[in-house]
Amino acid sequence: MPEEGLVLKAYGGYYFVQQDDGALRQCTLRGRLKARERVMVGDRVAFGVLSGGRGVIEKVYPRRSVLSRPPVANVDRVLVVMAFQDPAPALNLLDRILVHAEAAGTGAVVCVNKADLVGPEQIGQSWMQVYRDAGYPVLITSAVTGYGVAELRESLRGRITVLAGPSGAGKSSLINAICPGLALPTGEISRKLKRGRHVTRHVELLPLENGGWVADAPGFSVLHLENIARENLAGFFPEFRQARPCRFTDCLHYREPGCGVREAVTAGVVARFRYAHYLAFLREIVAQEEKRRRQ
Ligand SMILES: Nc1nc2c(ncn2[C@@H]2O[C@H](COP(=O)(O)OP(=O)(O)OP(=O)(O)O)[C@@H](O)[C@H]2O)c(=O)[nH]1
Ligand SMILES: [Mg+2]
Ligand SMILES: [Zn+2]
Repeated sequence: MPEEGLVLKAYGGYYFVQQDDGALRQCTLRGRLKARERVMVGDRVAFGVLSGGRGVIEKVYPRRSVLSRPPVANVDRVLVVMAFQDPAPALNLLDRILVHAEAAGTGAVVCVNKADLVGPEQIGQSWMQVYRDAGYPVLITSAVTGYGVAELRESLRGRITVLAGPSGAGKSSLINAICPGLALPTGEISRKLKRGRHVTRHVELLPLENGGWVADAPGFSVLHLENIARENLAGFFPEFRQARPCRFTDCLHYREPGCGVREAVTAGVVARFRYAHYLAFLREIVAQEEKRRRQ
């Protein structure tokens, strides 16, 4: 009888699978499987066990969701980590990650870390309210003082959560604050560039004490919106649903007359910066589609 488990990490051709009894099994892939599909961190797999104790993955179960950056299957939520400063919040990247999460079919939470570096007036900044109004939970944390860490721990319970965001925002530090036993490596911020140094190199799912898994992942600052069709983009900005219906059902909310979304921007219901990012992403997607058509 094959056993089942969850792929926690993958490298060097090996897959580290947590069995349902909690034990970790080092596995390789059956040749037949190798040719057909990629096994991802987060996959539920069935495996046989060789006499030496090594497992051989024979089957990958259907995925609930597939995230490509970082590459993890069956993610329930992406926790987007930005810092109040060092590095400064990158809202264009934040919106890209949110679109990416929406397109992958996962939920998302915004976490703004390093609250200890700023005063109360910055903690109340209005851009965070924009995300709350759009329906995203927003957590404010400090991995240094422990502020907001209990709330963060609670929001991870029982789910598969993946951390995403720029290098140096404090993803690994936050996981360490939640599970001090892990002692994940963290890195200094470059003084000159105020950027992280890409300390985390691999995606790894870490089992949480109270149930659930959290994946630490390498930071990134560039994210291309691939495989998103122009007509689907607006659906990945949840607050656009608060606008009244547009005159044209295929409205791209660009320059069409009678556009409810543009009215909602003028009325202040949709934030200007979110709409500006929508337009920038739309242009990017259209340019990509045209390029593909010409090839
Ligand atoms: N002041 C302050 N510093 C923090 C906080 N969280 C993390 N840091 C520091 O920020 C630096 C980067 O933290 P990391 O946890 O390595 O950041 P990361 O997001 O995992 O970065 P990558 O692995 O490179 O993607 C380290 O020097 C941490 O000590 C915080 O809440 N407050
Ligand atoms: Mg890290
Ligand atoms: Zn419209």
